[in-house]
Amino acid sequence: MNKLNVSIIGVPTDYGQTRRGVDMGPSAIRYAGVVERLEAIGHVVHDQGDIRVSQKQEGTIVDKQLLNLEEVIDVSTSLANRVNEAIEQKAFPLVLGGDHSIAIGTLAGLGEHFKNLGVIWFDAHADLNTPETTPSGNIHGMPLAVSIGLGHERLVKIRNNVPKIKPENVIIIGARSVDPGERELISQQGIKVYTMHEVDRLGMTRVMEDALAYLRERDVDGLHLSLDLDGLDPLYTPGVGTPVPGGITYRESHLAMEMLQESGMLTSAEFVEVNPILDEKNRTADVAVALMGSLFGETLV
Ligand code: HAR
Ligand code: MN
Ligand code: MN
Ligand code: MN
Repeated sequence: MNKLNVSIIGVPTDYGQTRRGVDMGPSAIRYAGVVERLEAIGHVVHDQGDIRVSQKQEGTIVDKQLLNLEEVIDVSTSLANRVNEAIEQKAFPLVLGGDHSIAIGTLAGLGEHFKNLGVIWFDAHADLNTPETTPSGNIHGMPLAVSIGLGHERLVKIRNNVPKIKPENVIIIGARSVDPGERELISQQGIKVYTMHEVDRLGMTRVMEDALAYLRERDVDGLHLSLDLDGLDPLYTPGVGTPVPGGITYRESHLAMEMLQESGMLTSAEFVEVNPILDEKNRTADVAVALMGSLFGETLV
């Protein structure tokens, strides 16, 4: 196993959605032992602490299609800078959310260094809404759209590299709650999706084999994992803001992480949507850290 220099970046934000508590995700994940877990595998871990997230700015214009826009721009910009620095220092960025809007910042930081980045988006949702199609106004439902260059100009242009990723390099796994506008984008943009139907039908082994072969074929120069804990079934990860039944099991998710590790392709990762307020005894953060164990090369014997 390849020993990494892991740079942990916490992003304590809940501005991408409207349920409080997800801003405590980074603390819950640290409390679940992420640093010790990765060190035990043999990696060198530098916990960079949390990026600074300011209080809600009063008096900003409320746009119902883009809630907390100014705050999300602010957090995304700081995060993009931090991810950029980590890559420049040859570290492996491990970003802890926070709601999924943080992926806007993570991918803005990565997009500068990787010209053909592959992305595995592990999620119950497609996160492909735009201000025109959003049913909620919540920006955590938009980060994938923003990263392929669609959405509010100021979000799309963070760190100026547009688009951050190519839609053909994106693979969504675990989708089971997809809005009409998102469906259209999926077919229009050629985004590869393994819904729960494919996970059930093919099994996680085939899904991951196919996904990795596809990205190898596309000759990606890096691979980012964006893992939304709501991709798993809420039986295993109840502490998320938008749970959807019928999700990926605990073992299937571990297998996916193990196969990502085996591939040797992974260059960055983020774990998002852990909400300790909605959780039962920090179970969701515990699962997140257990998955990181498999992702970073823990073995069973
Ligand atoms: N698609 C819905 C929306 O745009 C719900 C998005 C849900 N949430 C997330 N992201 N946790 O994956 O509002
Ligand atoms: Mn808050
Ligand atoms: Mn998501
Ligand atoms: Mn989700």
